[in-house]
Amino acid sequence: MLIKKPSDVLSSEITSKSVYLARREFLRAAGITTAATLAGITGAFDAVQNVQAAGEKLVTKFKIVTTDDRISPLKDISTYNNYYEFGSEKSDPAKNAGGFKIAPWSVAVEGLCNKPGTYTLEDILKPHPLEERVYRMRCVEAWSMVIPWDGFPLRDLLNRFEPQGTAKFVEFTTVWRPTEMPGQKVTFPKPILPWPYREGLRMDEAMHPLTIIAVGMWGETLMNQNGAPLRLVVPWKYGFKGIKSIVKIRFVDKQPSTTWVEAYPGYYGFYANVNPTVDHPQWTQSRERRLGDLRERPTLMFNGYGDAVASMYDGFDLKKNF
Ligand SMILES: Nc1nc2c(c(=O)[nH]1)N[C@H]1C(S)=C(S)[C@@H](COP(=O)(O)O)O[C@H]1N2
Ligand SMILES: [Mo]
Repeated sequence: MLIKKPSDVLSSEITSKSVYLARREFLRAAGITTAATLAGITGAFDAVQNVQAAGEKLVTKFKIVTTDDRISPLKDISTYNNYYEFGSEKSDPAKNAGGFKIAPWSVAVEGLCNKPGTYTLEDILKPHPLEERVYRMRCVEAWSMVIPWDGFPLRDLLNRFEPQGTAKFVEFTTVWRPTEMPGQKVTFPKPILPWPYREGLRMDEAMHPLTIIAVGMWGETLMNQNGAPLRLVVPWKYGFKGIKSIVKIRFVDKQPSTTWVEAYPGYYGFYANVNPTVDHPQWTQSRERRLGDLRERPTLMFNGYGDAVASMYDGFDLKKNF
């Protein structure tokens, strides 16, 4: 069984939950050394020492755990990032995203739907009860992580805009704001990526219950480096599909052009399903290392979510459509 109900509490989940609670304790203690309370949870302790607690607390209605694997340290998932608008080094987003303004925020909804318009973040959040979802994620560059995201199914949001039958794909766009995003100011010898960052999903992928809009992680609103105020999370695909800081959602009838495919066709495909049998030209995709636990492990087809998603690709050549 892939998706576990909140009542099916795993032992690994108990561990992560207590780590999480201990972190809260620690935040409350605000700098007071409580080594005894924190014994055995050094990972979390390190994490809080090094990461600012900028987020607002989030209340989640229920919890879905999709992996028994241990949650990655918060320090790693908030300081080892890809967010090229803030620079191309893994450490750049945490360093450079501090001044990025995420309020006010709105999302333009366009294209083949009955309710296009501009929706504020508050509009978007209001009717959606948040869930905590523990997902295994995989970046294209052979590293993975396990993250407790807070969010809601993308399909609940898309359905509100009443997509039309002719809508076959959804295109997402990140904000263009070079004054706050130093990576977007780079022009020599050429821009880091063709901006603004764009991604897309086929309609059935977008409507799949595993696909979520995340607005937080670890029970707090997202840090800027992780894509505040809202980003996509698609756990069976490579990390670059998880577009951050979304400002536009567009329903279209044809497969949209996307940033990485435009920049490096042949290296990155539109589908980007995690697939250990299709390598990136510069590295193997058959093995990976987990942030915070650097042992090599085999990469799983669809990142381990095949039971839930493989049927969407029946009769589809996953080597050609990589
Ligand atoms: N707007 C935007 N979204 C982005 C990226 C980016 O550079 N810009 N990088 C992608 C890549 S390559 C990865 S692996 C994930 C990393 O997400 P994380 O930093 O939260 O782990 O974000 C994706 N979303
Ligand atoms: Mo990535």
